[in-house]
Amino acid sequence: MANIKLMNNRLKFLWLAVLLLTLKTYLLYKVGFEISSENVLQEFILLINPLSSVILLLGVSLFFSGKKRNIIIIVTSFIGTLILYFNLIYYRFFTDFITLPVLFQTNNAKDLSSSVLGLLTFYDLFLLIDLIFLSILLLKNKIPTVQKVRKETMAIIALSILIFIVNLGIAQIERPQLLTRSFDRELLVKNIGTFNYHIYDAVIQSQSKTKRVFAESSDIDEIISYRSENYKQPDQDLFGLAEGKNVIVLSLESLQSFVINETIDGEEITPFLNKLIDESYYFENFYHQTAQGKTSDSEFLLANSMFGRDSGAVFFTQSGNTYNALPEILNGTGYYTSVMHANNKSFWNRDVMYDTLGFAHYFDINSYDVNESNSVGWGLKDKDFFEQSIELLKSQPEPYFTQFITLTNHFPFELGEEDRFINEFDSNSGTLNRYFPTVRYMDYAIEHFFERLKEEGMYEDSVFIIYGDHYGISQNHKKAMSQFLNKEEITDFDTVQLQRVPMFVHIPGHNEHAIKQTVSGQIDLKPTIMHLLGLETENDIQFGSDLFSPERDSYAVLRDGSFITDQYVYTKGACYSKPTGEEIDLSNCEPDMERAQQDLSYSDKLIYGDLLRFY
Ligand code: GP9
Ligand code: MN
Repeated sequence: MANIKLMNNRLKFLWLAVLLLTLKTYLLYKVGFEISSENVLQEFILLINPLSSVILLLGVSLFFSGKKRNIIIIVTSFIGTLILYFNLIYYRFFTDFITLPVLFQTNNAKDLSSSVLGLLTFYDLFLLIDLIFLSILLLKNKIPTVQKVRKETMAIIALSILIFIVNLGIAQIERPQLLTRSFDRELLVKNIGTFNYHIYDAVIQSQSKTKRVFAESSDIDEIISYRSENYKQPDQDLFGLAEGKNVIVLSLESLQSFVINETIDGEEITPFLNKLIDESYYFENFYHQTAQGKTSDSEFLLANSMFGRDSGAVFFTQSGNTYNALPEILNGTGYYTSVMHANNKSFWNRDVMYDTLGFAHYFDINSYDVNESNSVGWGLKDKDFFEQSIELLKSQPEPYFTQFITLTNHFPFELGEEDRFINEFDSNSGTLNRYFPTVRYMDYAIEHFFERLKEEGMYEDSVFIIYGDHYGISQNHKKAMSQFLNKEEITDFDTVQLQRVPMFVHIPGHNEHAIKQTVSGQIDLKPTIMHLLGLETENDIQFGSDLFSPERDSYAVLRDGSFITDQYVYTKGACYSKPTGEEIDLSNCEPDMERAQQDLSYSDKLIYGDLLRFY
C-alpha cells in the first residue's frame, strides 16, 4: 500500500463528499434524532460511525472514470441522504429507526400519507445543501476528471473495512455484546451508524426467515414445559362468570393511562371512563407491550398471548404461521367472532392475518358509510363508527366476540371544532396539546356507544374488555410531557411508567368492582378472557396469565426487554426502585432479568420457527 496515496488530487472530490455526508449524518443525529451521549467516547463514536459506510457507498464511484465518477459521487451522496431522511420522518412518528419488514409494508405507507405531511418541515430542505454545493463545483468545472486506478479502489474498500473494525472495537468497549444482545435500535445506530445498522438489520431479517426452515418439532418441548410451570389457576368465583355472554372488546387508539382522572383547565379529559372505573375491574398497572407493529401488535398479543416481533410487524411477517388464537378457539365453542374497524382491510395486513387467527368476519371500511362530513384525520369519526356498528352487531348470531378498533385518537390528533369539548394543552408540543381534545372526543364516543347499547337492550348480555392499544405520545415530547405531569424531567423510569394503558373488565350486572394493582400487560388478556368464559387454558402455550388469578405474579415485560414488578423497574440497562423511581443497584433487578429475556426469546422462537404447527 506504500505507493498508493489516498490523499491525492484525484480523490479530492470524493473526500470532500465523504466529509460532508459524514458531518451531515452527525448533525442529523444531534438535531433530528436528538441522540445524546454520556461521555466523550460515545460522542466520538457518534461522529465517526457514519464514516466506514459513507466511504464504501461513495467509493462505488471509483469503479467509474471521467465525468461519470463525479456524478456518481453526487448520486450516491443523494441516496445516502434519502436513507437518512426516510429514517428521520419515521423517527418523528415512531421514535424508532426503520427496519426492513417495515419498508415492505407499502400498503401502510399509502395510508400513513396523511400523517406524513405533518411530519415534514421546511427546514428539511437544508439536507440538500451539501449536494447543491457539490453540484455547483461540478458544473463550474472545478473538478478534474480522472481515470480509474484499480489499486486506489481496493485501498478505499480496505480503508472502509478498517474503519469499521475500529468503530466496532470502540463500540464494544462502550457496549459489550452490542450485536448479539441488543433489543434497542437506537443503541445500534448510536454505535455502528445508520447505514451499518441497515446492513445488520438485513442480515437479522434473513436469519429469521431461515429459522423456520430449520426448526424441528422437538424445539417446542422445552417451551411447553416452561409455560406449564408458569400456568396460574383461575379465580374460582370468576371462572365462567361470563360464559355464553357476548364479548365486546374495545381497542382504544393511542390511549395512555396518564390522562385518566386528570383535567385540562378544570375539565375532565375522560369523564366517562373515570366513572366507568367505579363500575368495573380497573387495572392501574397495565402496560402495552407493542413495538413497531403498534395496533396490530396489541391485537396479536390479545389473540395469542405471545409477543409480537421486536422489529417489523408480526401481522405481516408471520401471517402464514399456525396459531392457537382466541377467535379460533371461540369459534369452536359456538361463538361468532368478528372485528369492526372502519379502515382499509389490507392495512396492517389485517385481512390476511384475521383469517389466520380465525375471525369469522372483518367489518372493514366497506361495511361503513364514510363520507367527508363524518370523517376526520384517519377516517370515520369514532361516534359515527360506534353508531353504525350497532346495526352490524345486531346482524350477528349470538353469542358473539367482537373487537372494535377506534381511530379518531390517532396521531396527528386532528379534530373538527364541533367535536372539541375541552381546550388544547399549552406546551411546546402541538402533538401533546391536540391529544387531550381527541382523547376527550373518544371518551364521548364510547359513552354514546354504551348509551346506544342500553337503548337497544344489548348491554346487559355483554361483557366489556376495554384497553388502550399503545402509547400516543412518543418520547419526542418529553419536555411538554414533564410540563403536563408537573415533573422536572422525564427519566427512563418515567418513560416506562408512561407505557401504562387503561384496562377495564366491565361486567353488567356484576356487583363487585375494584381497582387492581397487579402489574400486567396485554399478554395477559387472552387467559383472562378465556377463564371468564369458562375455558381452561392449562394446556395452551401462552406467555401471560389470568389477571384475576390469585397465584398471579405481579409482572410485565415490555417488548424492548424492560420489565416491571411491584418493587422494580428495569429499563435500558438500569434498575429502579418502583415506589421511588430512584436508580438502584442493578443486582436488584438481576433475578427477574433472566426471566424477562426467557419470555421474550421463547416467544420469538415460537413465532420465527412457526413452532405451533408442531403442537
Ligand atoms: C389503523 C389503526 C391505527 O387501522 O389501527 O394503526 P396504528 O398506526 O395505531 O398502528
Ligand atoms: Mn393504534
